[in-house]
Amino acid sequence: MIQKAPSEKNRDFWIFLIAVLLLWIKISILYKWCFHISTQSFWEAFLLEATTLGSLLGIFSLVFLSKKHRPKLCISLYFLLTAILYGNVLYYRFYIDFVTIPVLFQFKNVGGLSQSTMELIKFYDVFLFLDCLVFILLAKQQVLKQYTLSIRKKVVQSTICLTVIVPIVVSCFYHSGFWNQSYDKELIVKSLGLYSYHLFDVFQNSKSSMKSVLADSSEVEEIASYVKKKQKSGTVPEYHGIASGKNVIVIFLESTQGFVMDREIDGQEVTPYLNQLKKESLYFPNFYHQTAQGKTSDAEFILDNSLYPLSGGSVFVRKTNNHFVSLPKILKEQNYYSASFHGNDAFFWNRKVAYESFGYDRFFSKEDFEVTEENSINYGLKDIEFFQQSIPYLSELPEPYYAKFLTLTNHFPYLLDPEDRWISEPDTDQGMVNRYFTTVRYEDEAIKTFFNEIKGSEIYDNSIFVLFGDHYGISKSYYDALGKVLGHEISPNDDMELQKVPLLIHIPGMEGKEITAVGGQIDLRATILDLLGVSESDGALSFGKSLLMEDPNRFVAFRDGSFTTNQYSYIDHTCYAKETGKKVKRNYCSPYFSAVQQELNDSDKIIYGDLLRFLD
Ligand code: GP9
Ligand code: MN
Repeated sequence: MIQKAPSEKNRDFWIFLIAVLLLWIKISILYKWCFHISTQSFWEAFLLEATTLGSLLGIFSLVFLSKKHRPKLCISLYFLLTAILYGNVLYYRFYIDFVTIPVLFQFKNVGGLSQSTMELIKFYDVFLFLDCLVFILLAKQQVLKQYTLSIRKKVVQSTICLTVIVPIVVSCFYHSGFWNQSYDKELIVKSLGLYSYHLFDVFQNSKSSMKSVLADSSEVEEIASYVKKKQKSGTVPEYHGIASGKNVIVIFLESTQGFVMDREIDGQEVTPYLNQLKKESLYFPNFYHQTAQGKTSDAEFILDNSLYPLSGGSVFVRKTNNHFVSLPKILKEQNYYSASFHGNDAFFWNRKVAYESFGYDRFFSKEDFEVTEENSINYGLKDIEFFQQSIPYLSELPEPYYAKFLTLTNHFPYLLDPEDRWISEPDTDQGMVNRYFTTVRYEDEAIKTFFNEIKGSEIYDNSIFVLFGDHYGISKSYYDALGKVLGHEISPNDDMELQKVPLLIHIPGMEGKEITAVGGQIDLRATILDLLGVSESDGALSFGKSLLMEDPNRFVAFRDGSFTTNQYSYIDHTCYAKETGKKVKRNYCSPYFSAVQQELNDSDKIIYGDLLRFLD
């Protein structure tokens, strides 16, 4: 009956058990206090704990595949799993979401230990590593060799196997269909536990890589007929072709959300210049960003390709070998030259490679600008300097051109030199939220500088200007403080409304107009082409629809499966009436369910299957 295990084996087993239990306790604490996972019932909470325990048992059991160095392997694994856990903690602090493996691998590409990351690290995080010390001390205890395990080896093995498998199987039935909603990461973590979620993520990624190999042209034909129908419905707008042959200058307003427009702090406007410019522009107050983990790079991807971003990682980093029919390529057929301007490193977010794949002729990056310590802050060149140094390059571009400017100063954690502060900060307990308004005000000054310097020149007269916010700047983690500035608590419906970003299209000589159509970044390319009077070539598949076209059935789909229309928003499986902010019956939202799902899935199919290669 009693297993007479040699002392080494006893020790290995106890170390294994201690590792599993310590890490299990740590994650369980973090589920509650850091990740705020809301479990609705006892069973949901139980399954979360059971799947987590199961995955830890499964992972640490791998150590027994080796005959030697098991304690060392256990310790290494303990550190690795703690590092992944801490990566999730930092990511969650800003994004209120779980990190994905592609993002973890992008770490160097996306800023590494930049000031943004440092802002998220807290001194009390050392407590998250104390257990590592405790574990090493316990693992080194010679006394562990003496405690013999008085259960049969087979019983132990079967118990471990059952604890690994049973909770996952039960949970799959309990949360049925979660794998169809793989964009809802909290649901997957709830269903599988944190570490199995990461394994599932790796599995999903390798499955999607296979899709490219197995794809064939029939898939793309079906999608093409859907998008053609979507784009053709509606009348030709009065603005069609109004900017034919003009240069297109697009300005990305870094982290700029709609709520800053027409807002005052202590009686001072946050965006005085944009407030004025919107009166002389087509202004879209119901325009939403649709970015996901790829941030600015997602906004660029959506603008240039009119496809949805990936739910994990960024196309800029993951899929640049694909065939794309991007805006520079479409405009090349009309003899346009394309350039992008950005005062940061050319390889940051893999931009240089992505731009080549999209067909840009020139990328003016950090090495093309004079960047010194005095004229840069946070991620790079200050916006005012950036525009001033860009204008000479811009005036040399062969016309007509498409030029894209990525501003940078209004970037988390919103740092500014004292001389660049034009308004006072609001007074919340979150410095980050307070500083945001001052960096937005600086960005506004930079836009003003740019326009003032080009007005009266050919650049201004021969161009149209598209200015839009790339993504949110204040994440959910800071909503308590933001709510104080906005004067009300932020409900789920408000959260959706906060995803609005400014969009202004300034056409010199044309009167301003407010266009209230609900739309998203996916519609930008179609809108620009509409103004230029250019139709997309057959090889281009686009999910967007010109914002200048009348269409009462518009919807804006977000990467997490939520969506908004002119009347309703569907958030976290609940339908809200936008005007009242109140929950309403699901059937107000249900007419859009299948179209939203279809677009997100089809866009993924195009990207993972590299389907555009079959059209061109
Ligand atoms: C920096 C730019 C901005 O080059 O990508 O950063 P992001 O908004 O993507 O974090
Ligand atoms: Mn950005």
